[in-house]
Amino acid sequence: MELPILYSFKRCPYAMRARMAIFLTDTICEIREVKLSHKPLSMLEVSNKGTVPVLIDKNGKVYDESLDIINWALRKNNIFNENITVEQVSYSHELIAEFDKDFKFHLDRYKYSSRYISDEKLFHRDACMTILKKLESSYSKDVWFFDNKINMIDICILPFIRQFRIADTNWFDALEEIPEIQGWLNRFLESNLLKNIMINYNTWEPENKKEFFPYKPIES
Ligand SMILES: N[C@@H](CCC(=O)N[C@@H](CS)C(=O)NCC(=O)O)C(=O)O
Repeated sequence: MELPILYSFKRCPYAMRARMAIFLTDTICEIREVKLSHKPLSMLEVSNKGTVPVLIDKNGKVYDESLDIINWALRKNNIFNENITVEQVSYSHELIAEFDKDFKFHLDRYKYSSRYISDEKLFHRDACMTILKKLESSYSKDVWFFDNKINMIDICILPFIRQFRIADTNWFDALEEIPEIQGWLNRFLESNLLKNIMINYNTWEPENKKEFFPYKPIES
């Protein structure tokens, strides 16, 4: 049986959110781990913008935006359905857009600036913190952002906050002004969900044996 193909990169927050949707909806894919500095031709042929994740479904239809891949997975198995209110759905969309644009912009400049604390680095860190502090006041005080069930907002945003923490874990963990966000992130970091989507795959080469996501040892 032909499976959908997912071009992915382990640490990419967009690919992480797509893998979470695929995992949570019990979808199975052939996974092709990509090296961003050396993207496979077969991926660029179907999506020349050259970003991961890219999904090719069984009919050959290409999805090259993480949110489209999530919606593709949800169409088969809408695990988030009727879980939250219409207002929460639109709040999720707004916030995800803010993270994809503004938070990611400042995160990249904070994370990749030189090691010493420059004014520029602090400026971008502060810009991320402004967004996180706003989130802090909207947090449900439950397990996940809205309640005790994971939702779109959680899978889309947590990979970025994870990266923000990784840029300086001691500093992040010592913060006192965003306890709800820290708790939310810690539950994610300790979750089986994260373990299941952060499996190490070899970089894909066309001649390699196929690998699958979610990871299952497949006898062939
Ligand atoms: N809007 C895209 C963004 C995907 C994206 O920017 N992915 C990054 C990796 S995290 C990428 O592939 N960048 C291309 C590169 O680094 O060459 C989506 O949501 O899928």
